[in-house]
Formats: sequence, structure tokens, C-alpha cells
Amino acid sequence: MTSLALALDNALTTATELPGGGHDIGDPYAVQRELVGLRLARGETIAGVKLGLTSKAKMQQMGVDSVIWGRLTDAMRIEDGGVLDLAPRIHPKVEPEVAFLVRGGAIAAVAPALEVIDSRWLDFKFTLAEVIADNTSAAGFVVGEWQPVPDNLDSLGVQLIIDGEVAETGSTAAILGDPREAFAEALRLAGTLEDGWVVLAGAATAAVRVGPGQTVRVEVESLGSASLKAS
Ligand code: OOG
Repeated sequence: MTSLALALDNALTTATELPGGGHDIGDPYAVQRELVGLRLARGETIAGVKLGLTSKAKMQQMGVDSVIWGRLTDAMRIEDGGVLDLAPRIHPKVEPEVAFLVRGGAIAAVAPALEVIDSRWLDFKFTLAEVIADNTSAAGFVVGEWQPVPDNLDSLGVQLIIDGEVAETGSTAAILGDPREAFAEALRLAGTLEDGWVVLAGAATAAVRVGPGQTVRVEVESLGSASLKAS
């Protein structure tokens, strides 16, 4: 077990930040595996995978041209309309996404989704290796109603709505040109996707900070909505 995996797990469980920007990390995905392994040792189970930096804007922001991936656990799942407990969080942000349901290693259904990201790195300042080691900031997710994949999944309008006001507007086109490409990347990167897993395709807009009492909703054209309440 690397000391970095232990330090990140401690940051996670105590909701404290670690200064980032200067860690020399040999194999960031190996650290991520150890970090998530500590969660599994506490009884959590893998619920799926998430892609990050799938939008051009996010890639440019990070100065990279490749996507990253992380692991979702059952403890991260918030039911649609459910509560995001802010007490164990550091500086959570929400992103509007779409989620895929896996069956037979392929896409079985799609749903509107919210991802909660909460970097364990101070002020969300990290290198690419650091954010990979930190399980790509994964902290929570909400999935709306599953439905068949529409042909125009690559061009659906997406809105992030906070307390009834539109905070961010985008399109599923922002997700690698087509969220189905994100699923293909997830399969390639994770190697295997199990039946019943959720694949979060990555943000369609910038992430927005969420605070106590706020209701957050994602609306995806033709797919519907999903929401959470922060408390
Ligand atoms: C990294 C995770 C970004 C996405 O959808 O691009 C991400 C971060 O910005 O903290 O999940």
C-alpha cells in the first residue's frame, strides 16, 4: 500500500484537503486501485465506472488530450430526488451527465445523470496523475429513469438547474462528440464492464459548486431529468 493511497483515503474519510501539485506518482491508476480497495475493504462494492475530462473544455483546462477514468461504488449512489449529505464533503461540485446501464459488455439503456465531484486536493488544484490517483474526484452520482438510447444521443440539449435557475447549458455533443464514444472509452480503459454497472459518460458543462439547501437538477432533452437536494 502506498502512503499516497492512505493519505487520500484519510482526506476522504475526514473531509480534509491535501496540498496537490507536486507529488511524484509512478502509476496513478495503481494508487487509485489501492484507494478504492480501502473503500471495498470497508464493505462498499463497485457500482460502475466514470469517465472524466471527456469535454474539450475540461481537456484544455487540464492541458491534456486524453480522458481519465475512475471507479464508482454503491456508497456513492444517491437515489433520484435524494439527499446529498454535505457533512462528509470538502468542496463538492455537480456536473450534468448521461449514464449508461451495462448489459453483456454493451449499452442496455441511457439515463440523465448528475455527478458529484469532490477533489481531495486543495482547491481542486492537481496534476493529471494526482486527479487519477484521487479516483478522478468521484464522490457521488444520481441516475434518472433508464430508457432506450435515442439515435440523436449525440445532440441533446443539457441543462444544469440549481434552485429552479439554469446554471449551465450544454449539449451531449460536448461529451467526446457523442456519449457513446465515452462508453467505448470506458470499456477500453476499464477492460471489462459488468452487467448492472453504471457508466457515467463525463460532464457536458463546467462543474458548479453546490451548497446547503440547494436543489440541483439535470435536464437532458428527450431523456428527462434527475435531481438531488444538498443538505
Ligand atoms: C476531475 C473530474 C472531472 C468530468 O466529468 O470531466 C470529471 C475534476 O475536475 O475534478 O468528472
